[in-house]
Amino acid sequence: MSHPGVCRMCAGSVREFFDFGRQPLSDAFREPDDPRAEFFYRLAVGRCETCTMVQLLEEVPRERMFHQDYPYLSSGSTVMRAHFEGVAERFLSTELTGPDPFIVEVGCNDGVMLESIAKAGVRHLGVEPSGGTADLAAAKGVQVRKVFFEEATALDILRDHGRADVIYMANTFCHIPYVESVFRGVSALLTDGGVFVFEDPYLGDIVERVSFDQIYDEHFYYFTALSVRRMAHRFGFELVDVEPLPTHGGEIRYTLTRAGARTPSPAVDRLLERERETGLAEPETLLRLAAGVERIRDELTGLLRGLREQGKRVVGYGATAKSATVTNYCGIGPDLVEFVCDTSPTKQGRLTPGAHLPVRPPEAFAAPYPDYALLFAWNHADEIMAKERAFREAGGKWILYVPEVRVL
Ligand code: DWN
Ligand code: SAH
Ligand code: ZN
Repeated sequence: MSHPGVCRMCAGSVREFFDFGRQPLSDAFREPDDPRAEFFYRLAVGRCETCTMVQLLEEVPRERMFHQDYPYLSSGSTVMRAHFEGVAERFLSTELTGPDPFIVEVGCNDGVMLESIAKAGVRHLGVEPSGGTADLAAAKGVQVRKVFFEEATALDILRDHGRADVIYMANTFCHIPYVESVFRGVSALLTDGGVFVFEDPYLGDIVERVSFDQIYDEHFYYFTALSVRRMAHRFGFELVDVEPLPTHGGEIRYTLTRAGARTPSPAVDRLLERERETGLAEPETLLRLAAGVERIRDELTGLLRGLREQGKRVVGYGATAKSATVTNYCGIGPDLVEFVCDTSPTKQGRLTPGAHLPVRPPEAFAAPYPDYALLFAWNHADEIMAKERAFREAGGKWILYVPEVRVL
């Protein structure tokens, strides 16, 4: 174990609880003939002894992760598209009902949520540094700025558009280490009665499902109600609501307002109480998670090696960012998994980071079906298993590895 790190939130000391070793960037899919050396960093995760925030010990410069060729496209899942249409409808009927309301979405990606806001004719702005995805949003009629959100961005937006009734981030706030600048920006940009809403993977679900593949470069923070409330207080905000979501394997939507602007929902205290009872952010819980990671690695690699010995074909399903941690930490290369199929044109024809599994279009899955499919996109299991029903009917079997390694 290395020296304690410094908390990016409160400057307390961060005690490491797991080290995945050298890892590539989770979304750095490579052209097969790219001669450039791959970038690696140390993926290690720890907990702040002062504010309990779970976070990475090493930070990757943001421009290395989020740039013109960032390959993740939020609209790739039917379930997620419906989720974000629901989010837009909710905001339209609750927070955006005054005269000429304004909503800012940070990390709007391909416009999956803001498209509905634009269609409703409501003033909005997306902030999205990944240029290719921002272009897709613009093509849907979404107003978007290709920049990173931080204090200076918020002040520019304030000058050009005035204050925002809603600032929303989905799967984005946990990607931003520089929270102080974000909170200063939010504080400047938000109306007095406005809401700052963000949804991100919940540490409680990661611990419960041992979903260690949520841990990778882009996910800098792993929130709990306790750590988010402390963070809110530090910057003059209050946590007024928490809503568990089924998306991405278990998330929480946090609603913050300026301190004193709204009465917190009883759900906040209930969740804080449950976190206390289960000792969610306690060091023992995190050490248990660490033990679970090693157990899953051993079981999964044991299963895959056994299948190779029996001459079975195994293919991966979903070239997720999460799978970079699984393949590289477990040592799963093309000798164990032939290729990964994925619907994203931005990933097809490339190699997965580090492990170098070829990415093929979904048509390759059935030509012919493999014996086993390793479901890297386990968070989309219902959607994928439904559309690939014919695979099981043809005798194919799914391999899952959270919350435990099993064959279906
Ligand atoms: O937090 C993040 C989330 C929102 O998205 C980012 N840091 C990066 C990314 O993480 P991920 O790549 O692990 O997300 P998903 O949504 O689990 O990725 C699913 C992958 O599987 C995509 O590449 C699309 C693909 N897919 C597919 O091939 N067929 C997905 C579905 C639903 C399908 O039917
Ligand atoms: N909101 C979408 C996209 C999540 S992926 C969804 O839930 O599916 C994370 C996104 O955050 C990427 O598109 C990335 O470019 C963006 N991002 C990362 N740092 C950011 C920052 N400082 N400001 C705005 N967007 C950021
Ligand atoms: Zn801290």
